[in-house]
Amino acid sequence: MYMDSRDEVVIVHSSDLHLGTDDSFSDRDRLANLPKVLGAATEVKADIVLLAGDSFDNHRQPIDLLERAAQILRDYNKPVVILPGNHDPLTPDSVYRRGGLGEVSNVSILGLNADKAVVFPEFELEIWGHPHFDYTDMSPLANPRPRTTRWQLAAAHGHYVDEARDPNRMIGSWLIHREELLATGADYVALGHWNQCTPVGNGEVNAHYSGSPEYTGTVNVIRFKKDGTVEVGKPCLQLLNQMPQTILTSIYWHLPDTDVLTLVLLPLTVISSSRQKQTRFIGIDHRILRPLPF
Ligand SMILES: [Mn+2]
Repeated sequence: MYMDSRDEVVIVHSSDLHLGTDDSFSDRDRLANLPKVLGAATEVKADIVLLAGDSFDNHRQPIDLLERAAQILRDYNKPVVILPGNHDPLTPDSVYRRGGLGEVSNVSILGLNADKAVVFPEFELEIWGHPHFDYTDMSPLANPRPRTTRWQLAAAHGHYVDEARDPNRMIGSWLIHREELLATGADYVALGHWNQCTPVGNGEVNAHYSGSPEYTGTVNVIRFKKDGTVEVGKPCLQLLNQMPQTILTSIYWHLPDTDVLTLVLLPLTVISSSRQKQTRFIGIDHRILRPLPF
């Protein structure tokens, strides 16, 4: 019988946590995004958490940070599926091969302690994806896996392009094409690599980027319903431990443009143009915002 008495299977999809980013200008915990995402998953009673790539920013992480990440995942104690991305590929020195991350019993790392797919018989669900093994180009969504379960979820870390293929045009690496989304036939395609949260494709397949929780303040929550339908929601992490930089972003976009705000926020816009500089932006915001009348 399908799903016994359960009405739905709930997946939390996130990506691009970039744990371990060098925050030299801040005393922020380098693992802060991990408990936030897992906390959101607990809040929505997720059955499975899927991290679609770039969970870690780079492999130059101290062993104690990796051990702490492994402990956070172990303490979470529910299934987590990790797809290695272009920032955290399965190279010989990969973060996933150190600190015990590959030996956490509730964590499946595609390409490491799981093969090409993870099957959850209790949910009649299969999650498949092609991990990044190194820094070279690959096709994140090529060779779709035939469906073997009631529900199927495909995960991919790369750059979606909507245009038809043009062999004469070079447009970057790790490309995902529209026809590849369709060819999966999956109930949901969980994408990573972009910081923004957005659906892609023409709607024939449920394909979404979750975006980086640091920037979006959200995770994607996918509900595979008993009646066969799929719902995709984006509860805000604001309700679940809001991050101050997200508040500032909201203020920036929603307040009317005044001379004062332009003066204050224009430099912030400029220096937030790269990830590393974004850290300074986060560090500055409280001091600058405090004198303003909000
Ligand atoms: Mn990436």
